[in-house]
Amino acid sequence: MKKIDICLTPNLLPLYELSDRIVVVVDVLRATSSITAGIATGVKSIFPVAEVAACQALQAQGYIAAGERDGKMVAGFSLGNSPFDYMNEALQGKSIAMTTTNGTLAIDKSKAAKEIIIGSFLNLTAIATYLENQEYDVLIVCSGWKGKFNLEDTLFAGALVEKLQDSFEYECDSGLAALCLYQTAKGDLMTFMKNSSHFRRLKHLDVVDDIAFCLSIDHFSVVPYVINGNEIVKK
Ligand code: 3SL
Repeated sequence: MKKIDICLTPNLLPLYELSDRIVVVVDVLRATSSITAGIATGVKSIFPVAEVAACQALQAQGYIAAGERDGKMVAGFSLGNSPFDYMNEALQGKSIAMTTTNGTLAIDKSKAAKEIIIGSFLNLTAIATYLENQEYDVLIVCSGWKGKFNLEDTLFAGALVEKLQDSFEYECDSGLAALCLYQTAKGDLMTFMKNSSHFRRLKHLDVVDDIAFCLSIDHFSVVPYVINGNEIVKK
């Protein structure tokens, strides 16, 4: 049987062998939700980078610069990190360079993977169906918060494990823990999330609509994936 494992924060990545696995990177709030929304609604590609300077260099080459620091759009960029920013007709066919505190960093740190795909609640079933049809083991990489655990990415991991539990087995207890957490929370994800650290951070930025949207399941059926080691496109 294929195996599924969960890396609860990018700081734990050195413990995992990536080269023979498909890695699903998730940053529910908000980077991978924004990437999913953009790619699903017509953005041609998104180039994730870890640093603001790298994003600015791509901006100078003609990419639309996007992303956040402290949750706010970086000065001089055209887009922040709200999924609603990315669902814009003006972005159809365009290429975006994006940097965020945790999400794009987690993608960058996962580059040794056989393949990287981008997960969120917005495309949960599409990701599950895709993985069911592949022959490889899976590692879900939770972007976390500055190297630490977070609730929302672990909830997504639990949701994906729930969908895949008949065709995959989990090795480490993180799979079981995430599944139990999701099964406790799934009746009302928004209420469950209300005491979480990132909910409180984003509430101060007045983006509660972003949170509600990012917690909505199966809004899109797209599977964004990384090609040529660095650019995210639609599968
Ligand atoms: O850390 C990240 O990648 C961001 O998604 C954080 S925020 O939701 O934009 O604050």
